[in-house]
Amino acid sequence: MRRLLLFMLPILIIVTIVLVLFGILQVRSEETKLLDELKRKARAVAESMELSVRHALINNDQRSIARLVERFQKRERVQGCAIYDKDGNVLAITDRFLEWKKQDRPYIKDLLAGPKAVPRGSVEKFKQYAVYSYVFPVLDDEGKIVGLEEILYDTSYVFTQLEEIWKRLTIALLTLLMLIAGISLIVQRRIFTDPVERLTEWFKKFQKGDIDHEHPIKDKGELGKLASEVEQVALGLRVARKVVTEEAQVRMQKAELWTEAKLRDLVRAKLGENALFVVSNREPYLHMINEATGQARCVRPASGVVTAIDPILRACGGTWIAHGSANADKKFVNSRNKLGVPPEDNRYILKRVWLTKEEEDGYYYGFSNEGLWPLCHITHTRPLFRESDWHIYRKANKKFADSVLEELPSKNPFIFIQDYHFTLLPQMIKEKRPDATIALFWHIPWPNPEVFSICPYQAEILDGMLGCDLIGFHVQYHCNNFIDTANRFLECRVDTEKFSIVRGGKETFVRAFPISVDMNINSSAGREDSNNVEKIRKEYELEGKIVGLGIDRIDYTKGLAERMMAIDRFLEKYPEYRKKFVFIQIGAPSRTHIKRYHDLMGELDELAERINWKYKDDEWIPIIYLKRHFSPEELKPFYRLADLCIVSSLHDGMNLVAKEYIAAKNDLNGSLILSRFTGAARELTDAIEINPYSVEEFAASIKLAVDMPPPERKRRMENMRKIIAENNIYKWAGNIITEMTSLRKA
Ligand code: GDG
Repeated sequence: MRRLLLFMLPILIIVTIVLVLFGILQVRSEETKLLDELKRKARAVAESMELSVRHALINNDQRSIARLVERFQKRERVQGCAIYDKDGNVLAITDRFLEWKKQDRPYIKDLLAGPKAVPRGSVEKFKQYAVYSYVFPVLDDEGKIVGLEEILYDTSYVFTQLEEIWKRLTIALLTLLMLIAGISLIVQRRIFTDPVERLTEWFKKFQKGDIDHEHPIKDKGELGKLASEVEQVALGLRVARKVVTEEAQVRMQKAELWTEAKLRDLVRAKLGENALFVVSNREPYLHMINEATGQARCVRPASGVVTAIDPILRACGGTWIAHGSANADKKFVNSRNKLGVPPEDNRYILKRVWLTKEEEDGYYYGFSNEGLWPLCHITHTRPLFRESDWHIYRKANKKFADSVLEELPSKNPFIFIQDYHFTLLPQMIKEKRPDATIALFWHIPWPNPEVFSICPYQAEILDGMLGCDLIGFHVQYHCNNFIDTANRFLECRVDTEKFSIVRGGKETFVRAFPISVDMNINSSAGREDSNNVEKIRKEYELEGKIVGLGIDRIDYTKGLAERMMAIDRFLEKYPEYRKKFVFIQIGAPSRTHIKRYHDLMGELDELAERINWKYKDDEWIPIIYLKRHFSPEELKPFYRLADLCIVSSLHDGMNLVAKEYIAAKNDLNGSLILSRFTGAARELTDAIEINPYSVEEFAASIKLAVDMPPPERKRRMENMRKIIAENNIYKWAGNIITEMTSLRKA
């Protein structure tokens, strides 16, 4: 509409100006015409009276003068006459113009005093009227003025006529303007808006993989040409996709180990033209303003979910819908809140969903991380369930549901939802799109039914989750807990053979899919990598030291305090390792708005400082605590140089740091100390297993790791690397997608 106005406004202005100018000229000419006519009439009247007036004036015959003037009384109302003597005094005047005598009439004197006695006409103001006065000098035989005749007309009718002309012109102008506006609107719709709308609609369908092959765009003209070009591109893409899908099916049958290419082939073979949508709270790429430079930069967050899902979408493409949480996020999206990522090499689409501060507080910090997170992790941190948080959590799930629904193509989409932030989302989507195949992966542990029963909203949460066709956990134990919980709190039927839950005629399968990493993630051994390792060794004075490493989000579930206390005990019990052992703890601050997390940061600072104070000398401190966010590239050399890595979670769904460390150690020279309360401990049986609550056992395990004979260390590392190479992130995704496609709705 704005564009149409911009287009029409100049035309309307020009037409108005032209018509007004035309009106002025027309009125002027009409006015001149009417006044000329009056002048002619007045002159004729004056001339017809001239002889009689002259005679009467020369003879000073007052009666004749009065009679001459009286003739005008009977004339039409508008006319009058006055006769003056040679000094300009009124001798007689028509009654209706009696007041005229009082009027200031300098032109009479001017005419009498002037060198030439010529008649003159002018429009004069008289009361509320405009009066046309025609003054005619009466001369004697010698040409001297003996008096004047003045013929008067009321000219109101002239102006009434002019007004009438203006009125007609205004009506004509308005009609013309309306006609122009109407025609422009119709023309604009026909040649621009309608075709563009049709083209947009077609593009939308094309984007969603829902092209109407039978009815191609048929617009003629420039837009039609554009549409036909687009159609050619679409056709090319369709054909290419088909070819790739078929090739993929052939290759699928050949490849052994899971790779990025094999997953890509699987997705193309299984999903075909059906699009993949991932939903998570944390976005894989954040745009943040760097406070020092004021420049925006792109950051990869410290998140196991992001670490796992990003390689999958890089491999297969698709759309990832997540909360746009960083302060410059809005600057980098298009009008549909989307952008291509990774920023330097767009492989898939990230759609950002905006939440208000209140929503972020209630849904993310409150219900998700103060309620569900501690509920599912048995770490003795009390879960907090506030009614207000629950309402906001529901609202936020609805917001994500709307955002997902508006992206879905019309047929059989695949939706892969991540984690405990979205327990209600599956049902919300399923209600609107029963044809969608929905899977939810629960990245954290699922507790037993007694623990879960603490949650006041247990039934709604379970119901929401059962909107899925598939629910995945890292380990079978969590699957069992979930089935037991649903069985205990919902009216449903558990099929123990198929491992599924049937509720209200709808079946949800529950499966274990142990998540993993890409084996190549940290393992390149190029010159640049070696240089980076050496740089770190120099910077932190690690030459000749045994280096231990921990990389974690600062979270009370990760057992960071227990780790530091075990290091303390290790140095206390085995003093020969003082000055020889250095532990680097990288801690990425996380959920710092929650008091428990804020307090934990303080506790860890104090603990590290106390231990360092206890043992340090001028050249050595035992714990190097690096409390900031690192980029994945920065983390790489730390993984590569560490002689041992400690993962001491009090409870952890899987733990990817353990697997990343193994992937990084292609020199096989490293030991992994791993908490038995992680999902990873079930697969990585060659790690040194610990109970992080037992400080003695923990300290002894550090001793075991540093003393381990190299061949034994190598053997264990080799075994663990084999397990991860076989069970990598692509296999995890491949298994989930295969399971999803087997459940695909017809
Ligand atoms: C949940 C479950 C499950 C760490 N610091 C930085 C950084 N990281 C990366 C690590 C790793 C990831 O964050 C952490 O993964 P975890 O698996 O340890 O843990 P959670 O974030 O708690 O993840 C967990 C996981 O989901 C996957 O399902 O394993 O059990 O709790 O990749 O390398 N990354 C960056 N900067 C850092 O400073 N960029």
